[in-house]
Amino acid sequence: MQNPILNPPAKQHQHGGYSVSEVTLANRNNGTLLETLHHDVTPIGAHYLLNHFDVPYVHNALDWKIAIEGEVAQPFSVTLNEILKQATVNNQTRTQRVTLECAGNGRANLAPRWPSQPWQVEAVGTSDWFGMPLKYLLENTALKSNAREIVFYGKDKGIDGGNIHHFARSLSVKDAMHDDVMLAWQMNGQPLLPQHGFPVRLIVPGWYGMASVKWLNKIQVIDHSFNGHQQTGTYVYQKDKAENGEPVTSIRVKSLLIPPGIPDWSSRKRLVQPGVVTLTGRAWSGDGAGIKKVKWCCDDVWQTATLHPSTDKYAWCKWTANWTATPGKHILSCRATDANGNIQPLTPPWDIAGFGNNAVQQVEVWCEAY
Ligand SMILES: Nc1nc2c(c(=O)[nH]1)N[C@H]1C(S)=C(S)[C@@H](COP(=O)(O)O)O[C@H]1N2
Ligand SMILES: [Mo]
Repeated sequence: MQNPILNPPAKQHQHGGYSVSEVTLANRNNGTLLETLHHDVTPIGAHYLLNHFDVPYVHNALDWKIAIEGEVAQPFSVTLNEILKQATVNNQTRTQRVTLECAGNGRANLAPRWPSQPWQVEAVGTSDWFGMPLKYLLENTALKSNAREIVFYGKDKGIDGGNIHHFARSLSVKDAMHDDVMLAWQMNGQPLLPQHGFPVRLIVPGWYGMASVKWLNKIQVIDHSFNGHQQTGTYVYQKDKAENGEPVTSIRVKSLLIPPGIPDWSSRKRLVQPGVVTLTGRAWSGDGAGIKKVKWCCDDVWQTATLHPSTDKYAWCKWTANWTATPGKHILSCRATDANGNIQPLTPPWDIAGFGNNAVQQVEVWCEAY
């Protein structure tokens, strides 16, 4: 008999209820709680999580080594302890507030949907990441003139589509040298939690989350384009399987609102008192593009929301609006436009694996005095 893990059946698009494997993934990879969108910085335990494989057990962070190899004059390896010391002595440490979003966020709202982590809207969060610019490490590494891409490897290893690999992603040398790409070892003022990449990870601000490699232990400089599974076998926008597709990179403009009122425990449907309700939400986009405008909507009537300034270049901003709730059923939405004029679509853009779904969220509420 063929090993079914190394020779898996082809995946099929799904309609209707979730499969056992989707529920298993959802139990491991929690989303944020939408009510925590009140916070400028997501409380650590409420940050969404996306781990493809198992969380590596790391006994001693200070012994953690990052190997730097490939098209470099002199391959070497450096301990995290050494990186910390050098960064501090040379004044290279830095904090950036960055909104991360999973590229698959919104996947479950496509019909049919791809069987994978079934995010609805909740795979987003903002943290204060502390570490140092990756550039500082790369500038102290003599790259050979044929260096083209830099591959970042995580310690985690597993199987996808029959392919055994460590989680690994590449950036062009130019993108890797960007001032704002960082090696981060703290999140909101404390060491990274094991599930968020302890002891050190990459943060690529403005890109979807897959680029921010956790448990980083190898940096490989290569003279060609990387075709590892997580680079070309997935994270590619494709309208159909025959299409070559475009790599998934920057975050698309998006916004969310905190569902108002009180929830029903099992359906999560909302009950709202009649009267003035302050709606609050967040809006963000990729590549450091600010948010220009947020509109909000009740039952097809669009109005302009109040936009509050973002607290950092790559951090989401808050929006608020006063809604006068009247008895009955209502659908609430919000829609952001970024500084480049990109606006959220009203319906999900089609992608076979459900990447980059930035369609407007719809929140159903019932308004009644109780
Ligand atoms: N090594 C490694 N890095 C990884 C992943 C992973 O599975 N392994 N998941 C990526 C994906 S798809 C996302 S969205 C982010 C999630 O980061 P978080 O779990 O800290 O929110 O990490 C990225 N980095
Ligand atoms: Mo992701």
